[in-house]
Amino acid sequence: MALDAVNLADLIPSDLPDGREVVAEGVALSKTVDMGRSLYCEEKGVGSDREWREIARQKGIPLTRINIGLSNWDETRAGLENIYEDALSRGVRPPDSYNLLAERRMGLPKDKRAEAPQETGPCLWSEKDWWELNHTVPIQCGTNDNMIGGPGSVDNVVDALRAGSTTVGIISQYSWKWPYWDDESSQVTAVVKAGGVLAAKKDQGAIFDSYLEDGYPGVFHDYANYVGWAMLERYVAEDLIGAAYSPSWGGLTQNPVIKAAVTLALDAINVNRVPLMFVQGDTIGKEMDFDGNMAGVVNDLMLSKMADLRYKLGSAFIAVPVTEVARIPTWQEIAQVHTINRKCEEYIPMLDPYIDWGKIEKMAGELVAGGKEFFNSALETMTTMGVDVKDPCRVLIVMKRLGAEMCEQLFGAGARDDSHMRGHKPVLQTDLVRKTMEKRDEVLSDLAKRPADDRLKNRKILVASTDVHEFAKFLLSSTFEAVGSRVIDCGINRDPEDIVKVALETGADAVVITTHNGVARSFGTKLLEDMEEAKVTAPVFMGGVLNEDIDGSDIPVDVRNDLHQLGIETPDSIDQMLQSISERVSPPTP
Ligand code: B12
Repeated sequence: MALDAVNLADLIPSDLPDGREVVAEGVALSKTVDMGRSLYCEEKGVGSDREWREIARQKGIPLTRINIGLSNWDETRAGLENIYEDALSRGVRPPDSYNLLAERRMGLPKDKRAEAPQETGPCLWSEKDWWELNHTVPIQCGTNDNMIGGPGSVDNVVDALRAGSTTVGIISQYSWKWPYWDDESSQVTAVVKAGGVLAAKKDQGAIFDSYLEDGYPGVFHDYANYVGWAMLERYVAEDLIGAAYSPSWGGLTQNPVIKAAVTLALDAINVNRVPLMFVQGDTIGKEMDFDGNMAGVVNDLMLSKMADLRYKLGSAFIAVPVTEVARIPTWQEIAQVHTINRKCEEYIPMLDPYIDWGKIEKMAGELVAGGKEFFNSALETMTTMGVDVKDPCRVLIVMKRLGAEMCEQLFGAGARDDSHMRGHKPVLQTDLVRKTMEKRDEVLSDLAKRPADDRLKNRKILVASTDVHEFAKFLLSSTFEAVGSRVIDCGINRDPEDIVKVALETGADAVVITTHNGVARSFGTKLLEDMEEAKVTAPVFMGGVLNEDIDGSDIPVDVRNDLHQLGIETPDSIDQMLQSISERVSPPTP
């Protein structure tokens, strides 16, 4: 879409309050919040995680972090205790901090959580749960996932600070939608107010954290735009709200050199040099051969950890468990990669002098230049179109409503060139887009080798994702387009009701769902119930990560058999799906 086809000021809802007043409300609220002190900070003799990181980066002490989010808080707490003990028993330093991979319901206001659908990960229900985050073992809790970003941001920031978590995020998640929550104004307002609370506590070490890939960078095609997005977030968090901002990132990048370069670029735009909270290990290069994934774990972390020490970034590296592609890892799998993370620290002084940092710095410089293009273009365009760019609520809502694709098309760095995705030649193409395109080419070339099959031609195929994961949806849509079907793109973050409504309105011949968040069984059950009620008889196909939490297991279990019993097909591959869908929707032979 061309820039002249959209007026950014029209994206602002009439009920959106003035962002400056919202920040002031957050500041006022902060007066009722006493910040707790974690066991970790007590052990280090500091008041906040930030204070320790400032010391660590000066002294050259490498920090590590882990991701953990088992099926509920009790399981997660026990996992933390085990990981801590495991590290001591192996003689390695325990992790410095952890990202609590909280369940998505945590993003909703407290009173809405119980009635929302349960997904994978722990939800915190009581004051005791919150307190234990930082008072179980001396590993600092980063309250990130689903804490700030959703409509429940204000509830969460207050609870997190009281519990001794001084880093709260994830600002990028304001771009997400939560189940059964459509009110974007109140969501953005909650994020800005939570930011106001953090701003008031800045001098005590509070940080407004981000994880870039949870925002639009997760689908951007150019790393320069990652940097531009971070500049925009920093501008909102620091210049408009007054908080300290720290951009974490990394999970969707496999190439370690690119990872080091982007991290340096993020440090360069970090004008107040707030310690970068974490750099996440690669999550997209792992395969089902878990042993083989060890190679990725090691190669991934060396350069990032070297960059951290050399440039005094104050960040912690998260090594990603080898089972990443399959499911949430067990505590043993987290302990395993944490050990590798620590052991690799011994090799840093041996390798670092031989790395050509000049090349990596040059790459970082190009990304910074591209990032500035993105940032300047976004702010200038908003200003020209009458958006008050001094108002954090307005800047955030405009970006949210614009969507990732448009945002990159309109503001993206790199020369305009329609032969490239999003109409720009990328400064540096993202690994995930590169891999997804390669996968798409592979699927399409396999298709081309087979005898032509017209059975799906002109058939209406509804494709939807139950959550934020959208690359598989892109692959599915591309495949159906290639065989001549009419794709009804129902979008991402879809509830069963949305899908049934669209299927009914469009007379879809088949419903194809991609799902990743560990809700496959309950989503499938509700979908079929709603379809039956609405008398929609199209066959349903599901794929992605087909698992769900069950009582008695600390990790989600495979639910494919349950889905089959419901009458939902779960083909093992896109190819197999085409076969069975053709059989199910082809017109009866006369
Ligand atoms: C990229 C990614 C993200 C990105 C998504 C970016 C985006 N906009 O799409 C970000 C960082 C935002 C993200 C967020 C989250 N993620 Co995520 N993510 C991934 C990751 C690394 C890759 C997924 C991907 O895109 N792969 C590329 C595509 C092309 O492949 P694919 O999805 O695997 O699909 C293939 C097949 O499965 C199949 N397929 C898929 N769907 C269908 C459907 C049909 C009908 C058929 C036939 C086939 C089929 O075809 C594809 C080609 O082979 C996976 C781990 C991994 N390595 O797979 C975790 C993963 C899926 N995420 C996970 C989780 C838990 C989350 C979060 C809930 C974390 C959190 N607590 O915040 C959030 C989601 C929040 C939300 N609002 O929904 C878990 C799911 C765990 C589980 N169920 O056991 C995984 C497995 C990571 C893990 N090990 O913990 N994630």
